[in-house]
Amino acid sequence: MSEFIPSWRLRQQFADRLSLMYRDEVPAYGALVDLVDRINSVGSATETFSGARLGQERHGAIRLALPEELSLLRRALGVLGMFPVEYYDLAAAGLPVHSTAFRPIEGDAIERSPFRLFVSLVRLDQIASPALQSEVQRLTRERSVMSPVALRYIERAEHQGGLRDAEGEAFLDALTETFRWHGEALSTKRIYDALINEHPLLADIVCFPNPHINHLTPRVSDIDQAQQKMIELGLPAKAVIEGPPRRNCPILLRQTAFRALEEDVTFRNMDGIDAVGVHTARFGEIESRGAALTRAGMDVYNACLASGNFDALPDDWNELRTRKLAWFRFRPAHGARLPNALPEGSEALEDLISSGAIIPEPITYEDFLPVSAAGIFRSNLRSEAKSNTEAKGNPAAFEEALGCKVSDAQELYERESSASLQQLFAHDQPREL
Ligand code: OOG
Ligand code: NI
Repeated sequence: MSEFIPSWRLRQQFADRLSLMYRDEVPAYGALVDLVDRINSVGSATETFSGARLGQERHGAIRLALPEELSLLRRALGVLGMFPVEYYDLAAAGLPVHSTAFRPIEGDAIERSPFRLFVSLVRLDQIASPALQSEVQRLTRERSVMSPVALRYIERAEHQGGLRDAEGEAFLDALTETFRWHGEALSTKRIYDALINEHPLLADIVCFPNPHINHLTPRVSDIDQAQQKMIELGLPAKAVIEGPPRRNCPILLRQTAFRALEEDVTFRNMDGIDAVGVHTARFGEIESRGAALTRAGMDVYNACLASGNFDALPDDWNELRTRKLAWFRFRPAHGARLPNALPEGSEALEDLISSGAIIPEPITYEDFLPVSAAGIFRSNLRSEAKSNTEAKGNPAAFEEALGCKVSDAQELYERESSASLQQLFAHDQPREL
């Protein structure tokens, strides 16, 4: 009896396959990956966060039309050890979707393969015209998001608790196909145009038979340098980098993107080909990651973002930690003698930190930022869409479609931080390292 393939390996292989496919489909992505590799190999000021995982690190994004598609995707990604974290409300930004990000949640699983997928679901309730709504419903019935082969392996993995070698290969082949671009729309050109006019995101999702991957994002150590290089290469980069400004102590997530290409599409009617046209949805993006902020830190960040002035966020690790604005994990210094129980009170811990016996390290932010995500969405839409900024998020409907609750990112960071503290003192004798 062979062993099951560990989910992190399936996840890594899946990310690699998607990357190869996207390189093929969107040549500018290949140029971007090469540019990022060159910058990452030199190292940079943001070294704290450039661990060994940097080279293979990336996220992708897809967009779904139906609740059933979301729950199927949850099951597929569960086989890869990826779970939904956070609800991202994009209604506030006037986008007719809501989202989550699937990612590994345990520290060692993230270290082994940090691949994440940002997944958005259309909100049909955000389509104003009833005629267009029923058109959308008709079209979405024709979509087939998961192939029967992929579904069979999902069921098998759920049933046996994993997949063996050949099964894993076959599953990954089928799952990767799910995200391939097919330049054949389900709809006529007229309906496509009507949906583009309602909101370009809607056309990108419901006019196509499957959820083409719309970007893959490598992680770069120095995003300012990468942005400059993108412009030099003639890639039409966004004017501004989303997220916090450049700092000595990087926090959260900084992102920039460029619109990648126009793709040929054939539109269909009852008699066959109706028209040909082009679709622009797919793009290139890069990201750089810094420390996860606590809830209090996020509040300060959001206030800074609103005012455009980031002075209120200290640019010093010690201050970020002692003011409980960022999350840290703790490790023992080499040769340190630590007591065998967590000392009472925060001063005792501070003493151990200032004497150098315990070394705090910022925890990397593994999630997304809704305001930045909205900026990324918008920078890649062809037309300025109408926006209904009155709309409210609907996490309950999203979780019902998903078939489970999304994890709270703050809880995950807190768990990681306190587990690292517990481990420091979880020994019977004073520890000498
Ligand atoms: C997702 C946009 C959000 C990010 O990096 O914030 C995103 C999409 O365009 O479907 O990927
Ligand atoms: Ni992205």
